[in-house]
Amino acid sequence: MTLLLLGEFEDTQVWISAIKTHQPDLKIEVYPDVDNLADIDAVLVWMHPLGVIEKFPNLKVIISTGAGVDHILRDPNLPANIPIVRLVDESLTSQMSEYILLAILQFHRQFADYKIQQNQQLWRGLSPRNTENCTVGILGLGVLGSDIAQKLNILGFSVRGWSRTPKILDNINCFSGETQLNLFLSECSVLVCLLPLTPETEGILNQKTFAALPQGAYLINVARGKHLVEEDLLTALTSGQLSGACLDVFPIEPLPENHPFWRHPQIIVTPHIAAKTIPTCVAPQIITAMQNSQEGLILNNTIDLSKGY
Ligand code: NDP
Ligand code: OXD
Repeated sequence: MTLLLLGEFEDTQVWISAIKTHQPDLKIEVYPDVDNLADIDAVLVWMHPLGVIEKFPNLKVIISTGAGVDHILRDPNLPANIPIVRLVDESLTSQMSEYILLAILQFHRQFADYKIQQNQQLWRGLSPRNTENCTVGILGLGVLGSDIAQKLNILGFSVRGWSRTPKILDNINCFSGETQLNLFLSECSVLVCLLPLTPETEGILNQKTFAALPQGAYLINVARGKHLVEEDLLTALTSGQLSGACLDVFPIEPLPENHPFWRHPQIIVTPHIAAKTIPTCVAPQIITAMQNSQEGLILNNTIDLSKGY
């Protein structure tokens, strides 16, 4: 079997050695150095060059190096009937929940205000906030959304979530579908976006959504940059409808040098690191996906193209 690494990889050698630890005899090539197009059985991809995946006549599976697959589905020339598999991984899930917890707690415990006071050498306690009165709303109750929802619930936050189909989760107030979106938003002190990027969810973090939140709500976007209408965020921060935002993802990455978010006092910017795949953690599931596709067995974590995630 031959696996091809295709697209953007920080360090292909790290991936190759992680995968080979589990299957030393696997042939791994790195695009564009391909011996024979017909030898490629599987591609491991992140932001691949468009139109390349269709060139491998014996391809059996397309594997994302991450949880999201919008970077694959942006290719209009994907071969039909080749399954797309995404990664579902404990370390990815824990990293994401840690990031969101950190962002929520710094907002909830008013760290930005204390930093301003520190700069003024001002020793003054602000009014404390009751945790159970802080409602966190999570857009997307999938693998990542349901994990952070449960962790926040343990910490005493009031937690609600929104998904496409109805859900029942212990102690989480669950809403679904467009008809329940405004009701869901109406009490969120913090709104966290953990939706996949699809035609239905693109631009969902917009003026209308912000207006449906309580005044002074805090936004955390860890899903995709295109979920957010950036100008609407700037307007909502200026008006006070939102009090701040923590953003990990952007429509153009790296965030352009002159982008207003870099220096905005109410925005925290991180470089798409909320949850980064650790090759040694995911190598076994990549090999399993390859083997199962080779043997015609059922694959885990496949994408339903009709839903787009
Ligand atoms: P899942 O597929 O497990 O969950 C997606 C959730 O979104 C589901 O609950 C789904 O509803 C819901 N959803 C999808 N479409 C809609 C819609 N139109 N309306 C309402 N709800 C909708 O994804 P994950 O939790 O694994 O990952 C979510 C996203 O996080 C990824 O797609 C990726 O973009 C992003 N991500 C970002 C990272 C980072 O470092 N910043 C790292 C990893 C992921 P239902 O349950 O009904 O299907
Ligand atoms: C992912 C990501 O989708 O890192 O895994 O964004």
